[in-house]
Amino acid sequence: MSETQRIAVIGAGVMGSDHARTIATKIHGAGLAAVADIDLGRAQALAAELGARFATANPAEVIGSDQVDAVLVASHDSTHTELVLACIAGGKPVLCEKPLALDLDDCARIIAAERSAGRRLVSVGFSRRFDPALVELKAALDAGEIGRALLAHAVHRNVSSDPSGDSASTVLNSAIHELDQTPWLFSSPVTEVSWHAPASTGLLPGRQDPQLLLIRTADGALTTVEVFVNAVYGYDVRLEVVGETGALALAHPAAVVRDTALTRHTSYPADWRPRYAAAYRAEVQSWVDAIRGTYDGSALADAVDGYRATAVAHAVIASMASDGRTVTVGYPHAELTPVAEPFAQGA
Ligand code: ISE
Repeated sequence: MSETQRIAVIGAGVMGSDHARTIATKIHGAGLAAVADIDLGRAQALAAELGARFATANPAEVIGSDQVDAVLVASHDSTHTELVLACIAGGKPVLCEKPLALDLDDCARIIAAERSAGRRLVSVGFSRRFDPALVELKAALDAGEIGRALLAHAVHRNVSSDPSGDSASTVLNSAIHELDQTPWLFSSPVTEVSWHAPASTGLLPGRQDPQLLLIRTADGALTTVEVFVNAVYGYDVRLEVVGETGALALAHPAAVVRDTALTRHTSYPADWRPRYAAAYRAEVQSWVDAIRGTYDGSALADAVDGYRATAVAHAVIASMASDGRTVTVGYPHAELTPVAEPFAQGA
């Protein structure tokens, strides 16, 4: 199967709009068919701007439509479970933004439903896996360029954050990237975590910000993660991996260094979209290629990856609730294995 895929985007907020633009203008083998958003006006405006066939406030309408082949879910985190389950029930491949679900039992329900469907339908938007710089870093690590990895330092700073969030949502919505990135990078599952509170900014009342996480993987490596969602000065994501014979770090991604008036400076983006534009595009293209049967989809995070990241997030939140106690990460639904069948099978 390799016809052009008609994609619907659910959620016309910051990320949904960005993905819709990418699909409409940059993806080979796909087109934007529909937009759904609880705010009908917002859905209609985006659909009109990008030439999508229809807009609706009802996501069930796009999932059930015979004008739609596949669905990208970028609505509020709390809506993911039911939308992904509806896509599986309708036999439609779905790329769901992270987190796959806020609750571990919901992740398990999704995995079980996908297994009953008998083919790969679910992918999770862990877009870091497609960041060219991070992919290069992982390849160098895997090639043994720095020997065995011993530890890593990750930094994740946003300019500002949704004031309605809390300390737990920082973990489930933001740090979740590092909770997927770390085991993926080291090809080793997270075994234990602890959560720590530095002095907190006064600019985000009611929420611990920044937070410091320690993540141990089964290979023994220890990763520090600073997640600071109201860091004000710029969107800044860093990573350094220290090995037995060297270190690997992501360079500052700004393309231009300015030397003027006796100073040198580079700039930061205001949010993640410019920093990860290439990653989002590569991720969506890989997803479309996998649906069309021209790629096996192996780089895309699957439902089990989504489950594992949510499991680690809940261990971090348990540590948060107990003043930084080290928590062993349990994967209580261990019997749930990924769907082995490829995307295009039976399509
Ligand atoms: C947001 O949802 C993202 O995915 C960004 O990459 C991340 O930096 C931010 O913290 C999240 O809220």
